[in-house]
Amino acid sequence: MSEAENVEETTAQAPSFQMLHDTLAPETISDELRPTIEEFGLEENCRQLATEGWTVVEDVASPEFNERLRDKILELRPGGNMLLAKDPVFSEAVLSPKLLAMAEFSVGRGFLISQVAASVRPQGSPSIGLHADANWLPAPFPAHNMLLTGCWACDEYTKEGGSTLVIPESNVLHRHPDPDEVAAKEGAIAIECPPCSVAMWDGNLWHANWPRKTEGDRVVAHITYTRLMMRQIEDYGAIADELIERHGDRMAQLLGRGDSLDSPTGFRYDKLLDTFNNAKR
Ligand SMILES: O=C(O)CCC(=O)C(=O)O
Repeated sequence: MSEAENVEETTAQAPSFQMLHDTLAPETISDELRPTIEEFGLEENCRQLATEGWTVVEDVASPEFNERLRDKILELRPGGNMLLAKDPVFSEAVLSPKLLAMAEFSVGRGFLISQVAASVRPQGSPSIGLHADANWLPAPFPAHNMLLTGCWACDEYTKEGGSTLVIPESNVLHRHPDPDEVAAKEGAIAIECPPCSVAMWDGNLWHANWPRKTEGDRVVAHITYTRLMMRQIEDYGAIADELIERHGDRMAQLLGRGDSLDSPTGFRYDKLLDTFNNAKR
């Protein structure tokens, strides 16, 4: 049975189900989401994210929760990923209602969690390189955002303290920065915000971080939400090892085991370069 026939059959069996035939423009807040966005006062955040590619959502949780999150990240020092598997505090963080509302606005209803990681940057930490998080996409990037990153600032974000660096409106270029642009960082600003804020940007925005000059640690939870569509229709996870054993590397590639993504042990840094390069070819 074709997918189209399947849909017809499903809709015929479930009269209350209404198939949508239109889609929303990237900057649109859906009618269903609007009351939540208004309740949390996030209209300006949505506008800024859509136009400049970044925004800061303040007071995402209580100060007590922020401390609990910070303490847990420090316990895991120097950081790590796969954090939903490591402590329930991270599930609470990714389920923060303001973040869920922003994610639905940016990466669509039914969005997924893609990564939950953390970093601790002490005094003297150098900058990371300028990049767009849409590393899995060739340019031009699509009109709709595929990936929303949130850096939960457990500590105050200042330039001296090594906060996130962004180039506002670089999102409209819909491509990766080239080596000269990475070196120049033209138009870069520092995101500055109080603790318990989440700096958010779309997958197209060019960003990095500033070196940390001040004493103490910058403690951040890195949360990435993604659009629901980047998955296989069928899940062969349960028999993947057997299939790969029998058929080798090309089967590993087909099952997503040849690259750094969707790994049961967290991001495969040993395969990072191959994965980023494959995605651009
Ligand atoms: O550490 C930061 O401030 C930026 C992190 C970053 O580049 C990212 O999460 O993609």
